[in-house]
Amino acid sequence: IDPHDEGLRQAWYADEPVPASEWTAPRDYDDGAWQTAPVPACWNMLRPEWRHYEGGVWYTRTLDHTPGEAGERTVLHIGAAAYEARVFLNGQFLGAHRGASTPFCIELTGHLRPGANRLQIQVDNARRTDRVPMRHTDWFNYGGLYRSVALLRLPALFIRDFGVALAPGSGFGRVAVDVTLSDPVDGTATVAIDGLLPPSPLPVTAGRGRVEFDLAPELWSPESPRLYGVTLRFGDDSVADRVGFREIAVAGEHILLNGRDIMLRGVSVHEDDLLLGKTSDEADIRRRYADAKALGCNFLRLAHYPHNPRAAAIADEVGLMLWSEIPVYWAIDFANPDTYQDAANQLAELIARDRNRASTILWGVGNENADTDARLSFMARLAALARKLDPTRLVTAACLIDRERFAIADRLADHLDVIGLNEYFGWYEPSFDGLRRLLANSAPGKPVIISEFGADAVVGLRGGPRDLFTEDCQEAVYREQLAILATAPYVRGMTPWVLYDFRTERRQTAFQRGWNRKGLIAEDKTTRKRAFAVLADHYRAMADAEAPASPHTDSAKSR
Ligand code: ADA
Repeated sequence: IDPHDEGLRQAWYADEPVPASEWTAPRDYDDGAWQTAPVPACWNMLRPEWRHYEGGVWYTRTLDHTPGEAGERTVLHIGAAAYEARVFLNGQFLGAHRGASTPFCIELTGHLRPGANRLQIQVDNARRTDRVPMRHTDWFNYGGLYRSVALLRLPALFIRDFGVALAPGSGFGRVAVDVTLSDPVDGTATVAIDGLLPPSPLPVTAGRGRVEFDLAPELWSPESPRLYGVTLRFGDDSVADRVGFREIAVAGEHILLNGRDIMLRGVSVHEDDLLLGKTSDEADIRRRYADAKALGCNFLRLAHYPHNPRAAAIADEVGLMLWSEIPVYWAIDFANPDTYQDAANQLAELIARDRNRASTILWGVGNENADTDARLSFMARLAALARKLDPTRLVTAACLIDRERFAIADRLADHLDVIGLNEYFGWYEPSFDGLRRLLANSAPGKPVIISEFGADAVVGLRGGPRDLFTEDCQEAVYREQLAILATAPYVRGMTPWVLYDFRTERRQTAFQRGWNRKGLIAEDKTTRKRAFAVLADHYRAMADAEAPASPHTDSAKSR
């Protein structure tokens, strides 16, 4: 794989090394016991007898190593290993990583011998109570090396991370570029932005540098997703990316993109496929976005864990805004410091990976967690961490309603820029009265995104509007929800649950049979249910009602 491929460098974030004494070398299996499996793939999708396997699996292969120039470094980049990975080279333990959906690197320099080397990776998807997520999820527990694994050959000194964005508070007139090198050396990097900035010096002290340039790029927006080619060089190394420039902010109960008040017309989506499981490829991502665009979306919630990095890169290209999140899902062990560290690592790795993606506007730090003291301090710390690592985006979480008062009353709201709210009126709550009361009782003072509502429907099953699991019932829920939500001025967006039916062992009624059927499209990703057209009509009307885009309007005027 091309070591300069976009996005690979930012993944230089393995967890703290686990003491080697904690790991034992893999058993030497008899060669006849090995089976060939492709990477990337979820093992669950490779053989029927592996479908429900949970536990450890050993991957092994021989790496033929030809030493390069003196000082060259070799790094193993693992796109994702669900859930935990332990890496061994020639029987020696080199590193481990937790978290099913974020990338990590293990340096092999100094451990590789000329000629044949044996790489062994144990991947373990066993669910445990101290992990993020915990044992219970409403999605399938896929396992394996399900994103690309690459061997990078890098110069002795290389560019480890870089960021390119509008400088905060610059009125769209300055661009900040930062760089971090592999080692704490002094020197000068060079940065160039196609059509905007000729190769220009970026001084580096102790391995880090940051410069602001007076530049007024054409701004990125869903209507006009302008991207610029960026190249950074230092010594023998260079990296390239395509970035968009935009500002996302909150003013009162409004969300502003480039100073313009926006409504987020969205839908939630899982990374799941009938045949590939969690391994989503370019074609799958583009299909997903084509369907979202057919709905009239300008926004997606990538639930409930970091999706494939190509998802954000392609959203940059096609003009869709994103909510990206970590799997702090339902009840996890909020009082456990190791659990917090696991969540914080996943958040840091996600932010490091996607910080140059204009499409990503929101970091989600949790989903439907009951409002307890332990959860409040856990999540407030995560929100503060997201802001510290990335002051250029907004922080949100999908909260629950207060069932005693029927109001938005989650204490976490004080720590969020945008309040996400999951509510299932018309489905888990048969009546919509609670939703009307909830909206009338709440004065959040911040923008709210209705991050989930919906209803299960079996494709082709027809009946009356209250006949559960029919397309007609799902359609009726959408009609009523959309009419009610339109009455609350602070509801600045929505991501109904969910674009496609998805696999989940949790749902085993006769109507579901291992699938959550709340998709607007069936699991074949082709057959649209009746509610699809209802949401598409609604979003078309919303878009028509919006004023035409004027990217440079300042926030005071647009309010
Ligand atoms: C929760 C959860 C989702 C989804 C939904 C449902 O709200 O956040 O992951 O599964 O339940 O379908 O009930």
